[in-house]
Amino acid sequence: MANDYRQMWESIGVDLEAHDQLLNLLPTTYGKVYMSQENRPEGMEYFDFVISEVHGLRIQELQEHKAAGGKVIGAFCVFVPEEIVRAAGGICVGLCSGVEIGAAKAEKVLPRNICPLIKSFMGFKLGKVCPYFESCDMVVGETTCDGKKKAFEILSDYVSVHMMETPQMKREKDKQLWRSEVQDFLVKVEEFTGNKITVDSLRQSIKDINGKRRALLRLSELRQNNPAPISGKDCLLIEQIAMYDDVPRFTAQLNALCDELEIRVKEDNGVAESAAPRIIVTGTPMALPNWKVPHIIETSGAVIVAEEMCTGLRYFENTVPEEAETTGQMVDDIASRYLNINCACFTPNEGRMEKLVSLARDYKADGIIHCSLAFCDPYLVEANRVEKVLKEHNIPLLKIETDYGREDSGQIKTRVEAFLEMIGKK
Ligand code: BJ8
Repeated sequence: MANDYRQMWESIGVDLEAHDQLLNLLPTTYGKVYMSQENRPEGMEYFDFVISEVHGLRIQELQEHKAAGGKVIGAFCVFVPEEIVRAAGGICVGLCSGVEIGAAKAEKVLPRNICPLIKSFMGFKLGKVCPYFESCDMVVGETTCDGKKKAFEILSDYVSVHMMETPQMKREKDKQLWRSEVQDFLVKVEEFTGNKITVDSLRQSIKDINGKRRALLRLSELRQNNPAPISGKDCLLIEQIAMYDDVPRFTAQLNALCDELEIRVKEDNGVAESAAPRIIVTGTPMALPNWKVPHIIETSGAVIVAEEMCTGLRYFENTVPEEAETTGQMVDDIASRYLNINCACFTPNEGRMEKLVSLARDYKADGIIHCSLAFCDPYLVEANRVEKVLKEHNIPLLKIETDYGREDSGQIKTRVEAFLEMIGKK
């Protein structure tokens, strides 16, 4: 990291020794996964810089915001309405982590056989490893899956937690429940920040977050072209950074990258040959720095053209209408937008199936890889529905179950290569 931030980390309570372990991992993995790619767009420079400063500059910005009286609110799910946090002058940061550090500490309060994402965030908090977590004044939990829901009870021993009840179905009464949860969240955020949310502040915040989502959608749509102008790994990185970077800066940088990609498309300048197999990845979110499976796929000769995941399309595919004239209408619009997210915690979850079929068509995909974290019941079980629907549409599917370890990389690579050979494009 360019500057010495140790004093800052220490002052916010980070355990420097554990944190060093994490920071030592990142540059080697990043170099191997990202800097080894050929013909990367120049606009990726900004995102490389963000990663090089992942626990530096951005944390410094959060600390400055706090010193000026602002609040930092952490989230673990794309159901947390960041528009509301921003409208009250707060900063919302995604806290999910894609690396196993602090597992021994986490296993003191959690069962061993639990999804790595939950184990990781608990390990981060108990081990005081993550400066984002340590910067949070409050975290927002949700009742999506059972593991997370119960883990938040334990987490509340260490940090202030506000729970949102996310419904399990999408009927009218579920919509009403969710609408009232969003309204309660607004009141909570107002109280917590001491700032009243006004029609103007909420409208502006909706516009800002829509701007970010539209830039992400623009990036996504550029990948419908063949040859793909950017790798799936780079797009995943951008989607991961979207969860915590400064909103207007991120949007401007991403739009500049998209301008460059538009030129690439006109010039037929791709990151892979047009004959390369085009793959869609779907499943559980891949939190930073979990790049394992995308790296395997793209070093096996394929290119990923879309991520039907929360670190992907589910985060940005819908926006909130900007025309509402009262905060009440805006809360309605926000609640509806979020309830359109196709998380496997819903039953039924037809929207996800329809989305996968239309994505395969629109992105001219040759196959779909379903990637679930181990012990994630919602996605592991829903893989059966995905398989059934894709079979009906003759879309090839490979199912992978994995965790944050490296041990299964060889085995996954063999399976991915066999899949690519089977779809006849390798
Ligand atoms: S909207 S996918 S971000 S809940 S991987 S913790 S589901 S056992 S992350 Fe998610 Fe929100 Fe849904 Fe998206 Fe549980 Fe599965 Fe672990 Fe998961």
